[in-house]
Amino acid sequence: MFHDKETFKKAYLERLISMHGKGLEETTPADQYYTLGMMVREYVSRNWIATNNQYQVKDTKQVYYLSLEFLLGKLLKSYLINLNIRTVCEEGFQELGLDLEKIEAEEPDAGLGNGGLGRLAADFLDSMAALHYPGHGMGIRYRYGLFEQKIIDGYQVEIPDYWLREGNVWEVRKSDKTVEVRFGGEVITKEMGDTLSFDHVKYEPVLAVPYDMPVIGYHNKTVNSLRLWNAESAIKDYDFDHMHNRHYHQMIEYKKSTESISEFLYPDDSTFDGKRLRLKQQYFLVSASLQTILARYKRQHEDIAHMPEKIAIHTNDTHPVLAIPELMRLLMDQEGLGWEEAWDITTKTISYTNHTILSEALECWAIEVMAPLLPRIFMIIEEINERYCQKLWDQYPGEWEKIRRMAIISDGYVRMAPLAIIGCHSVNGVSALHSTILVEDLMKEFYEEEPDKFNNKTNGITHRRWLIGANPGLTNVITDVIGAGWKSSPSQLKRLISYKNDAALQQSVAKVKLENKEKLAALIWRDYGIKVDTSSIFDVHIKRIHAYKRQLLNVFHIMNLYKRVKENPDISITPRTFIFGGKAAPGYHLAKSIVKLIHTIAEVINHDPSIRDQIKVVFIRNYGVSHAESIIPAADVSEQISTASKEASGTGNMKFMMNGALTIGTLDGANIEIAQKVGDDHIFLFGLRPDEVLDYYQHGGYHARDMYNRDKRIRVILDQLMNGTFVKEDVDFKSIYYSLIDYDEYFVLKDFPSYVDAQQTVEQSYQHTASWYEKSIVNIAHSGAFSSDQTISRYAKEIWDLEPLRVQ
Ligand code: 26V
Repeated sequence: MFHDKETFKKAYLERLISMHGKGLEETTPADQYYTLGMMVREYVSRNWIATNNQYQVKDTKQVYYLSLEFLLGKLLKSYLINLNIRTVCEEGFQELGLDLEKIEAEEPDAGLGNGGLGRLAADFLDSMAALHYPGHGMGIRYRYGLFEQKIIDGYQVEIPDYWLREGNVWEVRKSDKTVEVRFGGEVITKEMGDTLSFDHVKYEPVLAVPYDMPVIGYHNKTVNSLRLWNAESAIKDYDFDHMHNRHYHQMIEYKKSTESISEFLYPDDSTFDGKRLRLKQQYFLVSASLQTILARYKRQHEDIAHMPEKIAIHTNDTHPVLAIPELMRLLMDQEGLGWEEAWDITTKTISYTNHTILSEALECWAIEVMAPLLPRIFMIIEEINERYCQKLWDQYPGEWEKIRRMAIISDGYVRMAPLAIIGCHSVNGVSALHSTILVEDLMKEFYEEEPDKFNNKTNGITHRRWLIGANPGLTNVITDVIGAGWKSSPSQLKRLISYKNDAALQQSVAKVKLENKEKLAALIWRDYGIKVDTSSIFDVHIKRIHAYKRQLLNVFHIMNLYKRVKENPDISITPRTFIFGGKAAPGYHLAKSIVKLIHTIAEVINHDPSIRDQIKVVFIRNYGVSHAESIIPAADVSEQISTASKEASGTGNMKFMMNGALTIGTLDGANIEIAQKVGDDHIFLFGLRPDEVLDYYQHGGYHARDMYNRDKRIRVILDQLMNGTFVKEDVDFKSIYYSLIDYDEYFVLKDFPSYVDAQQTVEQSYQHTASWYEKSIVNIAHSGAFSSDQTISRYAKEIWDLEPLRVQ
């Protein structure tokens, strides 16, 4: 049906009529979207089945990527690109008077993630399918994704994101694959000869019902699966023996409480808060997934001991790390294995990625929360802990402090990072710097025990979504120069290097950039009524709002620039459009004040005629994957200005460089590797180095107040937060002021002077158009190194021991 546009048009019209009972003219864009979705779904179904069959028949090793987050965004466009049928649809639609882009925009964003960690999971799925790897995702089908951000009077207001309102055309409910997950109750230990048996009784059952979504490979026949679990009550099968005297309203309570497990995504990716429901979500995902994986394995294999040769299980951060005790439980209690044997299989099967060193984000569950909710799992964790501590005790007799630091359970808490490290065979960080910090600092003592476990896998992004999909103009320019080979082998982008000084290419890249800026400017005008100059520098800072990501540093630079222009009416700067976007966690007060501050300065600056439109500040509301896809191609400058050592990797940085923006950034996360690739002349670096930051944390020696006293610019800016320049009667930026002057945990003031200098260099560089675009081309050329295809190949070879399988 997608062979040629005539066949497509005919099939589409028939489908539209049969599905909606109306002719083309009467259908809504939503109808039109849904119809195309159904056709695509049908089109891939044959390959989806073939993929599963061939994985089974060839008995190939498969990897399961467990993640509490998959930040998928929209899927239709990616599917059409990967299936190589987008042009047919586009042209067919044109003849029908329909606009494919508009129809694609109808799809709701699947916002089942907070930020980088969730989007990485989505990019990884895309790469696994593109590279013929048998790899699947498993997650939770949250009814509500990350909240929708509204801005009222400059303040963030959160609205529930009911993304499933119109249904999800990509999912297939598989009721027959439902499994039961058990919470609460008691464990009765029985002696059976010389072995023990564990009976879990009086538990509350929850049904995990799978919804599968296809993950479509690029120009190949692979269709992997993303299985999202929905939590439902098991009223029918409930253990009425101990429930018979419950009242009807208790049954309703039970139904509500089970369904609440997959109700919403936790929106705070900055601080761990130990909520019981979150722990339920984690165990729900893990138990449903592992039961399924094990059952699948057993259907084909007799000997459980060979499981690690056929299955790899990856845990995206510690969130699904209960996979370790859960697999132990299944192997021992269900399969009858002994501890040693089960432990060997478990550690060989499971691997773990760490995504943050921020101590406040590290998970540790209070025993009083975990033990009653997951009694058998807690017993197993206790046993893992005891055995490990015993081993340490033998090795380091009397070193209580060391053992306490390394224990899984201490001070009344179960610490998930130690559990992950101890119970798996591979621990990786997500950039060279981050992995170094793990082994030299955060996980040093574990590293000394088992150095071979630790490795680095620098993050990557899928060029299919972030370049081919998001930036068709640039895609064509690149293809005209180096051919289309880079689309399937993104490392070929490097061929652009030989053309970096080619004036014609520079002009084409500049032309596309301008077109993308015009598109974004139109959107900004339409949605915000702000006129932005497309010849100004589009300076973009989009990511979650967090103190360590230092949106404040950017704001202070803008305040400083504004003052300079205002006080010198005759000076001409290179005009700039500062674009922000990002959500603050609902309970993160400082981050929410930063949102308000950005709006406050925007209001003043955008309406001050005296600066002659030389500065504009725009805050894009409700930032998410789709916004990123339209903003990034239009960016000249990419703000990657986290406090050195704090950003584990960053992936936005890679998306910008791939779209020809130049980075202003600190030596943090993957910025360091980007700088190494492009060379220091092609990136604007500034600020403290990671070792300097870590040194200050360890030994002190930085006093923010000195910066305030010494640097007049800083004094003026901070005073302006308090004195009325930007502050209206009812607004209060005191918390920001004191967060800096009292402590300045993230070295905002310390890095300010060097940031301003770097911004000045940016401004001067932008004046030299040819050399600016030479830099831009060099960035695009080296971005292939940050394709998630590269990253995934390394995971497959070095962690999962996985071979590709070409689906026929
Ligand atoms: C943490 C937490 C902690 C409390 C409960 C809810 C919750 C949800 C998510 C997270 C994730 C925080 C870690 C994270 O997102 N790390 C980011 O991972 C990216 C992919 O590796 C990386 O590029 C970013 O630098 C890193 O901040």
